Amino acid sequence: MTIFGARMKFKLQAQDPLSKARAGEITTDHGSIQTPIFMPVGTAGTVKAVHQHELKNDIQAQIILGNTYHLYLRPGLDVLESAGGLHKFNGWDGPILTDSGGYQVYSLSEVRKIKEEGVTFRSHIDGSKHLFTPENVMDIQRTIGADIIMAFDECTPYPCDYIYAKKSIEMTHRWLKRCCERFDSTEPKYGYSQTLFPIVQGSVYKDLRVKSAEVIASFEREGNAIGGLSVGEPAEEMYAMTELVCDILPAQKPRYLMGVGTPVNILENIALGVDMFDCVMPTRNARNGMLFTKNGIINIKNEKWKNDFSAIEADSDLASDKFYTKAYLRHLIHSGEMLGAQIATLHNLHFYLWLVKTAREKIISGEFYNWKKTMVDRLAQRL
Ligand code: PRF
Repeated sequence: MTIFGARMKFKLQAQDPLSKARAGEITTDHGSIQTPIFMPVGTAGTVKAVHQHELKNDIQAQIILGNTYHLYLRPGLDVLESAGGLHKFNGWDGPILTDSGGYQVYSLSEVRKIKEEGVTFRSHIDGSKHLFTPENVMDIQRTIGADIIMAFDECTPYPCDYIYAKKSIEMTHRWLKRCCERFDSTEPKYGYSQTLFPIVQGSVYKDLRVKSAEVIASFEREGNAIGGLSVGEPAEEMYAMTELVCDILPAQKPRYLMGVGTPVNILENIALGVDMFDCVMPTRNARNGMLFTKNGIINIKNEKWKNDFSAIEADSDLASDKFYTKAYLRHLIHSGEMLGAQIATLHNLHFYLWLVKTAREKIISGEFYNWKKTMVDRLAQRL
């Protein structure tokens, strides 16, 4: 008898006839996820400016993200463990994925030293010194209680020279072995199962990406991720790498492209066979007044909207999009009012979730390829 529930499952449900896009379903102990899916980013245990009931009822988020780096530094593992894990702590009872810190440490912490053992860094909060290793990052994510746990990797910057990128994937692969050994010799803490996704790296070098994808696939985990993209390279290079890697990663397992991207990036990568996405863009840019819509991008701070008393989006099924006007939202964002961040964030997340849901419907009906072509031109327009 297993006390830890079922393992994560992935069922492929449809494949677009004219592209590599697929529709599927991931099942976790906290519920199922219809793919392709966008995962709102909840770095510090909160999707900034959004209540859990809004995530669930108003925009039907199916899974959210948390960050090991942030949660470990604050509130800390003692609080999370006493709460009974992040789900109990923040009240989100759907699936949660945590990033390993293998990216945040490089982008946020002050001093860092990358060695074979792991990464030493100073907290961006109080300057205290810490060490992340493949082993303790598995333990930390077990304690946070994520349903999907990410391997500890090195995300190389762009540009990155070939020699460095090669040495880096070799270390990321050795770290992965250590992650798997630790993960497989420990148990979940809260009675539901957890799964570990490894991460392909290799910068923009074809042979390194192929090698890394082959190594990652050979670990035969329940899902696989692609990292090291959307770090400043041209979009065409990102798509070329995604395509190469998706063709190697097993078709019967979910593929997660980390930290991507714009609405157009998401559609293009769905067409190449990606199933899962996360990005701070809809939430972070909302707080600056950038709204994503079906017809293009609005900068609500522009003078143009000053006296526009039409609804934010008249035909939206999100109540706040119909209730509030553009002119009012512009005023709120200009004034730094918290309500502005709330309205704009919910709008953008609702749009991103509409985008992936519609992509899924079009994949199932066999119309994805042509729909995507029309949408790509529309979505990039500035209104
Ligand atoms: N590795 C990890 N997290 C990430 C990335 C990565 O390469 C990226 C790159 N876009 C975003 N988040 N662990």
